[in-house]
Amino acid sequence: MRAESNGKHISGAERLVPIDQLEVVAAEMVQRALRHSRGRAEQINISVEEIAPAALQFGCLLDLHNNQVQSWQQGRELAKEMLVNCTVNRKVAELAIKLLADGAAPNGQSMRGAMLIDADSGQRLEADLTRGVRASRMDLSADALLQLRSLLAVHGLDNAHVIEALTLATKVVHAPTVVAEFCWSDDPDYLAGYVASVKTGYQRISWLKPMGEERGGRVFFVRSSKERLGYLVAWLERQPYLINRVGQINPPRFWEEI
Ligand code: PML
Ligand code: MG
Repeated sequence: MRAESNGKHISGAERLVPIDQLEVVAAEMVQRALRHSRGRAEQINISVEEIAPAALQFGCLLDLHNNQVQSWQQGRELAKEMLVNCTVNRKVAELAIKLLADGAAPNGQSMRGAMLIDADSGQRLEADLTRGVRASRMDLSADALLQLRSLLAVHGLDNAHVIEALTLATKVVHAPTVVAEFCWSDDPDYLAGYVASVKTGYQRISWLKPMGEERGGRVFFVRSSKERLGYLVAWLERQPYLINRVGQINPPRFWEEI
């Protein structure tokens, strides 16, 4: 589902479900587009596609680490250090933070999809700087979702933002040549985000932007030859990926302001 208002992105979501759940899930998507904190959608596109079970790849959810910071500035510093720890060049990490903060689309708003940035040079690699790259065709199995929700509830994290972001990040960091992902929400009232990689898991950061800020989004850092980029984007956008195993949900870590 993709929802827009006046050409502005409002909401997007994807599910991989058995066909008998299609009607219920489609109705949920419409409700979500109409009741979004970014405003009510004026245009909602729902596209449905049959996927052969044999085409599915299966995965295990990343472990979640919950970093509690005391200001968004501290959150961004922590994100930068985490990206450097994931081998992203320091200057490139700084550039990515600035791009998300300034609005990475040419009109200074959030992009509809993610930026693709070379982890060494900082070069923007996505073909369309407004649309970006959309990770799609991923979901949790019904059992994994139930298990995840009960684990998250213990830490007060059982909400759609966390569940969907963990699901998306798990697919993205397992993509060929992806080094790490960085995200903060583009929803004005949701201030959290994360740095994710296969090595570090999903490092949730509680506060990455001021309240009311609509600029946000995602960056996928890659180390890929030009020739393999097409394959990477096709994998991110089209490879069906079902997560049927859940990782650890760790207790919060509180960071002191320095
Ligand atoms: C979004 O839903 O807008 C992205 C949210 C990213 C952070 C989710 C979390 O772990 O709280
Ligand atoms: Mg959003």
